[in-house]
Amino acid sequence: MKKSVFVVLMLLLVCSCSNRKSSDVTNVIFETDMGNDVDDALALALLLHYHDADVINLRAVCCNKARYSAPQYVHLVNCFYGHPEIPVGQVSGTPLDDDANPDYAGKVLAMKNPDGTPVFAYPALKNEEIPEAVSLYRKTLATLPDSSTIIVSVGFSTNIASLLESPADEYSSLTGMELVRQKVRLFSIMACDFKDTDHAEYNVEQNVPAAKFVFDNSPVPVVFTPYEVGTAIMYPAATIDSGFSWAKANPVAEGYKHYLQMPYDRPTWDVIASLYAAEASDRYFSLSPWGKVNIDEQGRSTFTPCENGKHAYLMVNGQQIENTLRRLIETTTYQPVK
Ligand SMILES: [Ca+2]
Repeated sequence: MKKSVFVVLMLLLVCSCSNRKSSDVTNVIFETDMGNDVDDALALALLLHYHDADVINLRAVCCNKARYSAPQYVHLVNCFYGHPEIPVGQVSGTPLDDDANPDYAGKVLAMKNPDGTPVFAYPALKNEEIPEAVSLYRKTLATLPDSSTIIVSVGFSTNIASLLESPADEYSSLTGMELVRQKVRLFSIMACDFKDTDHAEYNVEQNVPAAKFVFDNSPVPVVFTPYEVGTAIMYPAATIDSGFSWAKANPVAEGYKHYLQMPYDRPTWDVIASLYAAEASDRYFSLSPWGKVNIDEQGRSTFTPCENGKHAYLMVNGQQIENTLRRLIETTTYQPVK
């Protein structure tokens, strides 16, 4: 072996053995409407994979779906993958429970074995102890290095709008706008449809004023994963049967099975926005020119390229669709080493 090759191998070995969860690891906060569509659950599995691989540090998960099953299910998944310590926040406001419209998160939480014991035993959160999302954002961001954080938002913009409008508090003397400008380097947001401009995309349409406020006023760049990119890459039903078989029952796979009648393939909107935060590689995506996203009163979106624009969006070609799908399957089905 040549000496230079040996030195390189030793350096690689030292790097792989050292604790890489250091200040150069991207901090991520995940903002989700967990329970509305199953790509949120797959996205959380992907982020936990990258957290365990020391590519990111998943600092918190905040829920913008006003049901307690959302943060409770997030906590269940975090516990299942070995991370009960990751804090989970909840949107304020009502209703916070509405049993008339059960979602897959609630169904998974309620799963029972034939003897009546829960399928997923975990230390459940007490509803009254789940922190309000904006407080959790401020508490978390205040401790992080400048420009170290990516916020991945795959639901409504309610919490982020409230964060940007928040005043100084016990966690930081900065306003929310100042705190985000200082600590956050990017929003990766699943929202908008730039192909069908008559389509009010769901995440925008559910809270148009909040989405418009965030897009218009974000102090840091925003990269959108638009509707048409998510539908171009379909998560295969077959992977739910084959990829999660390392566990007798997996809360992510069970969520998928409880969402729609199996078997079905599903667009990967939120999973792609999460992959971009961890691996912004041109193997997986291309980026549009920078510009400005505008939202009309119905929630329909248009994109206009412009100089000094803070908005861009992901695009995928045939090879990238193939590469991304393969990577999404690898990362969402990983088995954690406990
Ligand atoms: Ca979502």
